[in-house]
Amino acid sequence: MTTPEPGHNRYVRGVEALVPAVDPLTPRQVAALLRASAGAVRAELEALPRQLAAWHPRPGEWCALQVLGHLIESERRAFAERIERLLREDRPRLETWDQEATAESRNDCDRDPTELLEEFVEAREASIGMVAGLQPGQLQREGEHPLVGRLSVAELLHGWVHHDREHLKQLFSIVQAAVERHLGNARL
Ligand code: NI
Repeated sequence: MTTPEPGHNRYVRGVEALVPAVDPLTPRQVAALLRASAGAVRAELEALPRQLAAWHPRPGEWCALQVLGHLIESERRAFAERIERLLREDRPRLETWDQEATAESRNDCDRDPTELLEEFVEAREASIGMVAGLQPGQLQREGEHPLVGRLSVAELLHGWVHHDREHLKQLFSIVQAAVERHLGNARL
C-alpha cells in the first residue's frame, strides 16, 4: 500500500461510507464542467508540437490525437445521442460501438490537429447547449445499455464529466511520458 503524498487526494474504494457525497450536479453545472474540460483539452492540444501530438508512449497506446479522436466519437455516440434517445423514446435499448476498431480506422495520428480540434469544439458547443437546456423532470428518464443495464440521463451526465477527466489525465500522462526522457536531474 502506498502512502499518498500530502496534498494529493487519492480515491480509495470503500471510503464512500466515511465521507458525505456532494450533491448531484445540475444540468447547468454539468454544462459548465463540459466547457471547462473542453477548454483544457484544447489548450493542451494547441500547445503540443506536431511530433508530440502523434507520439505513442508505448506501441499500441493512443497518441494525443487518437485521444482527441476518441473524444469526438464519444461526444455523440456515448453521450449526446444516448441522452437524446432517452428523451425521445421509452426505455430504448442503447447501442455500443467497437472503440478500438473505430480509433484504428479514423487514422487520427495523420490528421491535422487544428481540424480535429475544430470538430471537437463544434460538437461540444452543441452538446453544452443541449445539456444546459435539460429540465429536472428529464433527468430520471432511462434506457437499457447492453453491457451495464439500466442507465439514466442523470447518470450519463455525470459519466460525461468523468469521461472527459479520465482522458484529460491520459493526455497529461502522454506529455509526461514524452518529457520524462529529458528530465535528467529534474526528476522530482
Ligand atoms: Ni473513453
